[in-house]
Amino acid sequence: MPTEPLPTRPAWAALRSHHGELAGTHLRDLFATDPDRGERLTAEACGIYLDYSKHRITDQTLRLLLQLADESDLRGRIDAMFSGAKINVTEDRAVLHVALRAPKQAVIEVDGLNVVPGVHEVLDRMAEFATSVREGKWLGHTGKPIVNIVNIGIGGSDLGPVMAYEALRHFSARELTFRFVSNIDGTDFAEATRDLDPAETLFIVSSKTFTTLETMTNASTARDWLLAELQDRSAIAKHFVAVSTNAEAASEFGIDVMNMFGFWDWVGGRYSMDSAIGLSTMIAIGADGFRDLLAGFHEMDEHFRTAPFEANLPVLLGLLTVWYADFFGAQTQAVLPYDQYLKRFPAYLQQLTMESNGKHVTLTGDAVDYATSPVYWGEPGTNGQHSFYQLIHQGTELIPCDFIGFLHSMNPLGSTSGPTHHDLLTANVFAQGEALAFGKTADEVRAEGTPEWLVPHRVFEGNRPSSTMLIERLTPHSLGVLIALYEHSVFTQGTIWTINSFDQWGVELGKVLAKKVAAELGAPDEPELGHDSSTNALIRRYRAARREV
Ligand code: G6Q
Repeated sequence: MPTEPLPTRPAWAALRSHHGELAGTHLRDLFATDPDRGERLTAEACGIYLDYSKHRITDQTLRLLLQLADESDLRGRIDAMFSGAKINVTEDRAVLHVALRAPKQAVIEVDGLNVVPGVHEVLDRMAEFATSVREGKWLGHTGKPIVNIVNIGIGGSDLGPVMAYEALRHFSARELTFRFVSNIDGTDFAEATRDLDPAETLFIVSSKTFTTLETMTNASTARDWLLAELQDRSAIAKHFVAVSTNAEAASEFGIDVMNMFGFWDWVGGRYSMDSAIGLSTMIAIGADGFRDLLAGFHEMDEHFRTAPFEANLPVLLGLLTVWYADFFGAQTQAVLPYDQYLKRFPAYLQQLTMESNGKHVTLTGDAVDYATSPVYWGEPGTNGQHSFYQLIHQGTELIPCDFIGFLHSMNPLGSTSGPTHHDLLTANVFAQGEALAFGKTADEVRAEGTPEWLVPHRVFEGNRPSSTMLIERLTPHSLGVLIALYEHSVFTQGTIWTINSFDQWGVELGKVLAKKVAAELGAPDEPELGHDSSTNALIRRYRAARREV
């Protein structure tokens, strides 16, 4: 752990004054004075080509950011994570999602115990179960094969599975129907199940703790829905499986121990899609597909662990985020995948990045006096272009963008005579990065014959930074690589900011208050309300409406 607070590390002050010198420099100048920049400021690993030349950086910026990584003991922190040290200090836990994708022969110890054999034992059981569902051998209570799979979970037990299902639809068993229920809003469950036959439906209750209000409420509604049709409690064993660290609670719910898939307290919720929480993913893409996904994760883990920082993709991405958040005051970061299958990727990344690094105190509990995580947001291209890109191009906020593109489409469509769908999609990725970086000057606008009064409206100041990632094609393997890239970028950022990227105390207060309010909303007699006047009035208004019904 670095001993020096971040603002007193020498590279921090050097970056501050370097930023002052660089702030007035336009990307146009950086490219004009350095013609090789577009090929030089790139890195390639694990099948991802990263072009970071369109960032407001020079070689000196990079040197200083890398020095900051050293002064922040990034190397030591990486080694600590991979060796099973309890770096999640506020929960006294190891952080070992990397063990979930470690090969069988690897040895990673927590409290002197190698955790890798346990990981593979669960993977093997998952594979057996997933295969029997995929082959139509897992029969429901009435003897009909299961054809509908409904994952019930929320947060880390939902966002990964739903994102992976959408991302890998091309590889999924099309004869099976997958649904994901997360929200406590009854609409989510009702709409997900309205056209399903209970006799053909399997619920995967995914909850690390098996106590989460939303998931437990939805699971018991699912049990009622099933039993209303099948009328026999023994049906639960055929139609419910659990993914949890809490076998006792799952058993109490009525789920057979044989149908439980465990994981461990060293897997954080938002880092768990490659644990048994990925059971729905494995049923969709098959055990081999899931192993490809894990192999992709592992390849990026090894790159992160061993590559020199100047060629290390997650380190570079993480340092760039720090550069804009702390020196340019960028409050948001856009993630723009140019692939329709990645439509849930920004939502997944929002949890990964913001729940991890949206923190206001350091590891030792001191208040930070610098910005931590930016807000991550985005939509798949090209849809975003017809919506919010206006603000990215001409608004008053600086929004660094991550463009994610693929060399080949999984659905090549279009004529052979003209550009294909994929040519047009890819042309847009490249064009957006170019437009953001270089813009269009007033003289260029005038030269097009634009009347003077309209010129300012049509000027693009440019100098807006972006990374472009190019990947061969979207497969289970490349998805694993991409997710691990962001996981480790988050780790890099958290290390520089000296915060705990692995707890989430910020979600507690609302949960506790909601319990209290729920009791008040449903109380038979007028409860004594001890909240502020606003909350009290809202509760009274709701109770009045509830009485009318
Ligand atoms: C993730 C968080 C959180 C968690 C959900 C679901 O890192 O811890 O999003 O995944 O609250 O928790 P359970 O899996 O315990 O139901």
